[in-house]
Amino acid sequence: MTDLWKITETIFDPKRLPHYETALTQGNGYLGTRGTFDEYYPGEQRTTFVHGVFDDVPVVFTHLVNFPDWTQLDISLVGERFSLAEGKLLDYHRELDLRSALLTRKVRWESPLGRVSKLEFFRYPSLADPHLMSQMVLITPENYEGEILITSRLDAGTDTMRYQQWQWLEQGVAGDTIYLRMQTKTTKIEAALAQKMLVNGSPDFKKDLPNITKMPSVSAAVLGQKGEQIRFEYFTTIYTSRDCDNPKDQALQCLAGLQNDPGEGLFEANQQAWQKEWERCDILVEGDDEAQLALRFSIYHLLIAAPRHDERVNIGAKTLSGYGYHGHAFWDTEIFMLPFFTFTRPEIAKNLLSYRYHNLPGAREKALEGGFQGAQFPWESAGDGREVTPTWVPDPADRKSLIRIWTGDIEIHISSDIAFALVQYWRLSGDDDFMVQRGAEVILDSAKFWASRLEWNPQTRQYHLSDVIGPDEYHDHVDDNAYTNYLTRWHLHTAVALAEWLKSHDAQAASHLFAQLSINEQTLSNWLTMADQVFCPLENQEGLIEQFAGYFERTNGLAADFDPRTESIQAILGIEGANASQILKQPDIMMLMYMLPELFDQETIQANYDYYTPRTDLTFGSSLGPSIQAIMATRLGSQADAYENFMRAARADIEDVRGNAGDGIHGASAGGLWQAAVFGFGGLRIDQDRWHIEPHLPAHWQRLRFKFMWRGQEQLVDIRSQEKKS
Ligand code: IFM
Repeated sequence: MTDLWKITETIFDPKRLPHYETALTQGNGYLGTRGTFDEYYPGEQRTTFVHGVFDDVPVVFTHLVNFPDWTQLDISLVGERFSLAEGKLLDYHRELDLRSALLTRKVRWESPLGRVSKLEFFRYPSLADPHLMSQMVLITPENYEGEILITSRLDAGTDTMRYQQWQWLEQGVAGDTIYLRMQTKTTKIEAALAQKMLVNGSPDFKKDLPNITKMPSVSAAVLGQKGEQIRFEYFTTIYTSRDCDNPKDQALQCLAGLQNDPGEGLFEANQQAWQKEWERCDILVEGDDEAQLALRFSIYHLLIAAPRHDERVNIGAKTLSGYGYHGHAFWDTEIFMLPFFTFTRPEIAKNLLSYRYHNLPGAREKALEGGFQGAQFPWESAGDGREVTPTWVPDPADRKSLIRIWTGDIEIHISSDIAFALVQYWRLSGDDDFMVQRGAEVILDSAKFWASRLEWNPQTRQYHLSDVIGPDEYHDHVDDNAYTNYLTRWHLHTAVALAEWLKSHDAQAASHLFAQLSINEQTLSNWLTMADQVFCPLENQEGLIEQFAGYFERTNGLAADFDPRTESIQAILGIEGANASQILKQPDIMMLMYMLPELFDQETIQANYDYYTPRTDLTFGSSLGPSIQAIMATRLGSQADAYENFMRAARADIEDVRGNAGDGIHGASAGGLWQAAVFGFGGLRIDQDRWHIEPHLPAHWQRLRFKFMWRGQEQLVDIRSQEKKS
């Protein structure tokens, strides 16, 4: 029977190494470590990322820095090096327990000279103390005796992408603990790691602490006896100058404070911290094991990427689990991942929204550079909130040529997406203080951007937005993308209503903020007039809203015309070909109708769903598509479509359906899956000042249970299917 809390690998297939490294990533909201083996394996991407630690790199501006590794061990069994690339693998079982982030691997291995050993590996980064990581190896010689030598190290040279972002500062040995100090080359963030080893629970064993340059190490040699298990344990700490003034002292102090044989106590603390998270965030599904496991897998990956103690970091599109998108954050956070936090862990949502507040200077800089006013949020952002979308990237089809990336220049809807997420957080939490102190400034200053960005056309007597990219990125340089225009109108209306609320709620704060942003009554009245004059395309005779000006004249065609296929429509048609066609990378009009449902009647939503769905590349387009499509399908009663798209999102990383899971978890797909379960099948809706549900469970689901926070109070929704009740 499948354990619905575990991701399990029972056959080792080297081709799936990158996929499992991502899927088995461990983390605690401070750092993320990919699920590489404890010992070296060729082709691995051994990586630990720490939130907020970026450094400059060529072409893509900035990248999360690969930390010195805390997991790698060299194991020598009577002179033979343990490696799955050699010898014979007799038994293999690896699993990640989502309940506690514990990664376990149990192996029976026969060396090339015929020595058989049982090796069991356990490791986790602690959720109870996010700076502490724990690792344990149990080794049992089965048919031999002799020296077992095990070496671990803090390797300043761990550098999967060869970016060389670190400058080595210092290393050494303090008592029985090794340490290393480094600094990022351009951002000058200092990091310190310390590590201590125990054998069979004790620090007193035959050890060597070789102080190899840039690689302080600790080795233990033990005489292995046939059938006797030896326990090696490692405790590692990481601190950076983003956390404290003296990372080295902190890292050493934390280890010095550990009690004798601390393993069990530390694991219990970690388990308890995880239990609290799952009590608030779990979704229970009965009647569908695959969906159940996929939901927990997605929630786990959101929770390990969630900054609990830091409001100056965001979650990258690939979380902290891989190199895709360099650790940069997109609208994926606010529109796809954030609802999960807003509804279950509002404290974390607040941290993430505060990141945008703290990064207003970068957004103001971007607006100014474009000749606009106010704050324009970057399409991609990293450490300091400035625009970091690469302008050119190598063409995956021909690495020698470059492709121009336009999203950083013209995918501008993100400013409204952020405002939307702030309002959603406010409605759910009722956190007026946050809105007064931080949210209002973000929403009003980005409204100021829109007012300066809108283009008045004296012929149509309306405001337009030309040369943009909407959510559907197969079509760039388009005019009047409906999603962008409608959201801009919503943003301006919302900003005026918010300003009025602020005046009555806290007149002093309002006048202070208005003065700071140079806003007055006339500004608000202008915004209202402008909002009412933003061109927002209406339904044509067939009830369709045109995705952008001229979309209907593009070459007609359906995604299914290209089936069967194993790649995206853009890969098949090329950038120009996809742009010339009507096929979408991801929902665009549907995205609009998802976000602002109150503007459209059911008939219009149905007509647009029927038209745009077959034109959307849901299988190999953007991973952001299927979950939204699933929600819209549930709202229209198309249960089969809803379930098909839900499962597309569910399988994205567990099964690696796009073949790129090795680059990191698709964070937006994980967040979208939670939304599809709760807002789609659960039918949770918020109307003004109350919440209600209109469930549409898939026929085979017997039960769906979830919790969420409403104005500081936990709410429980427990839906059982009719059959189960009778
Ligand atoms: O933000 C997304 C975008 O919508 C589609 N391309 C990938 C980006 C990062 O996930």
